[in-house]
Amino acid sequence: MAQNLKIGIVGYPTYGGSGVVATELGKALADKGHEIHFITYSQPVRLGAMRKNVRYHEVNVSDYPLFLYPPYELVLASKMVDVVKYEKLDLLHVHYAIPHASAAITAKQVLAEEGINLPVITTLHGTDITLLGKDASFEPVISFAINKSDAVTAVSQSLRLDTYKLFGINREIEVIPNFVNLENLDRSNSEELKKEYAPNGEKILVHISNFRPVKRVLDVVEIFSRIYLDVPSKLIFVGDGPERSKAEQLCREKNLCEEVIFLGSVKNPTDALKVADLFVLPSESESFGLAALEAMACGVPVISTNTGGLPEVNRHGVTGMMSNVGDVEDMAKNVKYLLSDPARLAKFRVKAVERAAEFSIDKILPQYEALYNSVLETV
Ligand code: GMT
Repeated sequence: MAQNLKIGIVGYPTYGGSGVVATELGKALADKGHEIHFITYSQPVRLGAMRKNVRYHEVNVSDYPLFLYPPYELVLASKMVDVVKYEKLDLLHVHYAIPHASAAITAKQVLAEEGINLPVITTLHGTDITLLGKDASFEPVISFAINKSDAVTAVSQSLRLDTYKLFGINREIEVIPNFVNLENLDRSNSEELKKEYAPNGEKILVHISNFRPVKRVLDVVEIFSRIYLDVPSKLIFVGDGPERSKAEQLCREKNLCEEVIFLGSVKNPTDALKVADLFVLPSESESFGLAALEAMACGVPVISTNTGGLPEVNRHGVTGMMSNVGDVEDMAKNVKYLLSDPARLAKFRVKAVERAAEFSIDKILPQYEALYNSVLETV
C-alpha cells in the first residue's frame, strides 16, 4: 500500500467553502508527509506561509485578442498534464465539478495517450450540483466528469442524493463530510474585542458568507430587526458579494445602521466568531455549511435553516435551532429563545463544541487517505 503520496489538489483559491476544504486538506496531508501540489489561478487564501511538502503551481491564462472568452479550463488541463508528468504525481484530487473535474478528465485523457495513468478523485461541494444541476447547459459535462472520475465524494448525504437526482450518474458516490482543524482555528473568546463592537454588553449575532443570493442575507437583517428591541444586540456581517448593497439598503430603511456592522472581506473571517453569541445562516440551500461547523467549533450555536446538509451538522435544540427557509419569524423566535437564557445558551455552546469535534480533521483525513489508497490499488 502506498505510504507518502504525491498529490495534486485543484480548487478555487478563494474564501469559499470548497476552497477552504481543498486548502486545509492539502495542508493537513502535507503535515502527514504527503507531497502536495496546489494547482490554481492564484495562491489559496488559507495556504498562508511557505510550508514543508507544499508546492504551488499558478495557472495563467494569456489574454489573446482572438478569444471572446479566455479558455481557462484548457489552460488548467494543460497545467495539470505538465505538473503530473514532471512532478510525477500519483493522483489528482479536484474540488468542484466544473471546471476542475472536467479539466482533470481532459488531462487524464491526454496523459493516457502517453501511457500515463492519472487517477482523478472529484469532490462535489454544493452549488456545482445544486445550482448548476438546474442549468441544462452544464448537465452533460458535469455528468461526464463525475462518471469518468476514478472516485467521487460528496460533502453530505444530502448532496449525494441531489447529485443522483439532478445528473445522469452511473457510479458510486462516497460521503466524506467537511471537517474542521481544531488546532489551526483560533477559538479563543475576546472580551476586549467584544467591547469594541458591543460596548454596553449587547449580544452579538454574526453572519459570514459570500453574500450570494443563496445565502439569503436579507433574512439575516429581517431576523435581527425582530429581536434587537427585545434583546439588546448587535449584528456583524463578514464578507462581501452581490447581495451586500441590498442588505445595507434594508438596514438603512429599518434604521438599523447603529446596530449592524458590515466588516466586508477580512483576512481571517473566523476571527468574528471570537465575539459571537450566535451564528446566523438562513441559506436557501447549503450542501453542508462549513461556516456553521466553524462557528460550532468556536462554541457559537447556530440559527439556521433546515435545508440540504445543515441537519447533518446542526442539531436542532442541541447545538442550535433550525427553521424552514424564509421563516424569519421562527428564526427570530429561536434567537430570543437562546439569548434570553444565559444558562441555556451556555449548554448549547458546550454541545456545539462537542458536535464540531465529531468533524475534527483527524477523523476525516484518514477517510480521504483510505480513498486514495483504494483508488491506487484498483487503477
Ligand atoms: O457557500 C458558498 O457559497 C461557497 C461554496 C463553495 O463552493 O465554495 O460552499 C459550498 O461548499 C462548502 C464546502 O464543501 C459547503 O460547506 C457549503 O455548504 C457549500 N455551499 C452551498 O452549498 C451553498
